[in-house]
Amino acid sequence: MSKVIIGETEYFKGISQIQFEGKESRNPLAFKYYDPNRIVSGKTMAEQFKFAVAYWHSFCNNGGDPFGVGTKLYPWNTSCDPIQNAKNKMDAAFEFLSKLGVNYFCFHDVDLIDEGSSLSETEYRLQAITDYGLEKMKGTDIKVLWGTANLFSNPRYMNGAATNPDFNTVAYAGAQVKNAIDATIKLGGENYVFWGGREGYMSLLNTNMKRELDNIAQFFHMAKDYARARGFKGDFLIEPKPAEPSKHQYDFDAATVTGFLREYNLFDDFKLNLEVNHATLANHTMAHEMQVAANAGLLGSMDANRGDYQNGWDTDQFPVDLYELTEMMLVFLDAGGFQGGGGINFDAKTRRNSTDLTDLFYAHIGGIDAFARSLIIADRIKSESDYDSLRSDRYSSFDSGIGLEFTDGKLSLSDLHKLAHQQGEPQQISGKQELYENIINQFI
Ligand code: XLS
Ligand code: NI
Ligand code: NI
Repeated sequence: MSKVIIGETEYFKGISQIQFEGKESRNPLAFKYYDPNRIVSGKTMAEQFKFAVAYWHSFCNNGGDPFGVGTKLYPWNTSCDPIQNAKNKMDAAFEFLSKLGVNYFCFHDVDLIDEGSSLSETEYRLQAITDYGLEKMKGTDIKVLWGTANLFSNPRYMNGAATNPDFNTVAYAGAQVKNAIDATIKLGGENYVFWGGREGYMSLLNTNMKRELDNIAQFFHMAKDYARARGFKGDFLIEPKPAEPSKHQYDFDAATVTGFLREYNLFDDFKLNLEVNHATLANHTMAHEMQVAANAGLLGSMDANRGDYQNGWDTDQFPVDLYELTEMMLVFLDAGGFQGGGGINFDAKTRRNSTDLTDLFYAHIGGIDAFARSLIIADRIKSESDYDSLRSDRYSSFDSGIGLEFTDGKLSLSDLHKLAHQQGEPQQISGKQELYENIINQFI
């Protein structure tokens, strides 16, 4: 673990580096389950999970909502000079990461520094802050898990970015993505994300969906070609979400994006960045989304958070639900972890009324511990219970004999017909869901 990195001002005073103290510890500023060196399922926890902090939620978001202004007056967001402000924010980010013992962060271009009043001014600012970032990263373990371009906040994208019906706007989005890719590459970013909040529609009446999908596919190809030509080796990740802010988003869920990548020949360079609260908004569980992605070899990375059972929007709360996380970790272990260079980005925010700087630590410690604990539980379920064998036994009729011939494509529909006549009505075999559920509970 790298040492604590403090800039000109120490922002999180009185907090030293967070340590693993074990589950008996009563220290709220310690990990109870996350021991980076502990080996679970053949890898250290630090290798299993590349945890990342989301720049936007933790260092930018001031707690404003549609009903009220911000409540969080972050001490690093007080300078009127945009470049100085961005440097202060980066100092705070590096201090936080190093004290938390998390090595990765994720950013949108506009999180690093505010946009200027022209494209050139924005580019100048991005140069300045990425120069500063590069300098700060030297000799530390701090890295970028992924970068992205915010193609949804600026009013220019109200009709979409890469799916905008106006070509000039698409070109502007292209410039922004080029700059964000440059910034990601410059900071050694390991992946590049596309989340299309405005890539969709509010009304199908004024929308040519086919044309918009063709355009965004073209756009992805251009972004990929550009980055590859600049030597970028990481994955491009598409982050599915069914809606919000658009009524319908094109990257609806894992299955939709998988089909899109196949259709437009983007399969080799793109994977998925799945987000828990987006899965639940699409009426799926996160485990389902992870399984769909894993089936296609697209389990790229994850945005960790949780939704609210009563609310129909992206509340981005920190993960705490062990049952949900254990189900996710079972899929994660089955897939052998991420199928690329992804990690676990806390795309989560403290509540509007959680206004102490310490709350940022509690939130991340809680999320990290919840993941660590669930991984340990899932690993025990797989190694100490009948869970795996119960499930594989359900399919054992395909493992040999005529069932295996079916699997291998050696039978025809007429063969099935003949067999059914020979064997008569099949036996009733219990699915035993309750038994599986009890196993999960037993190990939690
Ligand atoms: C919004 C998304 C967003 C992406 C990055 O719902 O989760 O935060 O992760 O643009
Ligand atoms: Ni996200
Ligand atoms: Ni989200």
